[in-house]
Amino acid sequence: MYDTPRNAHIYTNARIATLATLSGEQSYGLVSGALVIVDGWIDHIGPIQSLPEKYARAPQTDLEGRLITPGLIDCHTHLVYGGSRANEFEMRLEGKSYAEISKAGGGIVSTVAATKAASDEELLLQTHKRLNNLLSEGVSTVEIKSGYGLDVETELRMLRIARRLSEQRPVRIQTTFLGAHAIPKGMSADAYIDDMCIPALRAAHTEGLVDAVDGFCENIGFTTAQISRVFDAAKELGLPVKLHAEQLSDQAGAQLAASYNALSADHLEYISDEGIAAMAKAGVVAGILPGAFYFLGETQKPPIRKLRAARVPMAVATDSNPGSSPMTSILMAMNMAATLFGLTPEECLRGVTVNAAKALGLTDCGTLEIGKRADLAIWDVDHPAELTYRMGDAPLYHRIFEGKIC
Ligand code: DI6
Ligand code: FE
Repeated sequence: MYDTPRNAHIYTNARIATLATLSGEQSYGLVSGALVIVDGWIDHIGPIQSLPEKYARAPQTDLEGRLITPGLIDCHTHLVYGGSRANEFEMRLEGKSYAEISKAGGGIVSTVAATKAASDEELLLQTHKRLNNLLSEGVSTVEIKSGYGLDVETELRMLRIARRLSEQRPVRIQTTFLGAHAIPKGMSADAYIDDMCIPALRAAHTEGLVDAVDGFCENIGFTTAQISRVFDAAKELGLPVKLHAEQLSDQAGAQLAASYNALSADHLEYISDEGIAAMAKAGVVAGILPGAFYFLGETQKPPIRKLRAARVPMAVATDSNPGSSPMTSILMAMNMAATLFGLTPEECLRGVTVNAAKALGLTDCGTLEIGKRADLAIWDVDHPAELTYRMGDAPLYHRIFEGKIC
């Protein structure tokens, strides 16, 4: 006699995209058969014939050939913010550039004003709507950045709201402190970094609100010297770093990120060969964000072929934010990464699972393997490429978070 583990559940007749093989090996790491969850963790994956006897009396669900993938991971978002920037969208279409609008007091600082003016409840309500869109597409982990506060209190508020979301919905939230996002009016960039941003980081860390630290390294943002000071403070606190790098110009941000062993460097439209080599050597993930490229009507694409050839792991994310990527669809981000940048559908799926987990420094999710969290998405599709292929249609059958259907 075998004792069936308590809280075991068997999903049978499934096609399972484990993503547990290296890219280019067995396609999507596909396995046909059963997946067993015990207490919120994956306990077994394999053909039904080899299902261990110990599960003989566990309840079963027949998935009738449906596809299981890891729960999707959106590893770069600015989901918490107040207001909208539809007016600036209009201005851009009337001929102004993103950089011009930003220099004229629009851009990030206009969202800062709207975020400060909104109550916690208003911010929560707005953010829940955006989060719900992601969850309806099988997302189980979302990274959320601060950066629309630019003062100690509002940066902390944003991060507290991000944390509260995971208490209110079945989702895992990873918080990122992005104090170095824009320069508030009337302040020098250096004074802002030293007198506001770094003290805010320390205060947020003391409150347990920070999982990682990010910065906007750009000619309309901060220099590498200024970002270095933020990264040094992060290092002192034992926090991992990541960077918005080479989105609009080459600032050698990728090299800076690599020198701090960053989790990821994101955007990368203007990255140099030296930047790619540095990322490859340090194992930094490339965050590919086609939503911002699309929405800003950019023409310079990230050098995907070179990143691929250098074996830099690529993650794909929405970069959901009011100014450059008002998008709350991870499946659309996958579609755009393929159609605009030439990622293969398998690279897109790896980009929102295994490589997105790596971009967040998470080792317990992103693939389907024994011992990983049972955060799954079950899809009504015949082939995994359909997840990247469709536009505006999420063929989600069930989302499973910590082993439970939700
Ligand atoms: N890069 C981006 O694309 C967003 N932030 C950043 O650092 C833009 C944010 C915004 O325009 O509100
Ligand atoms: Fe961003």
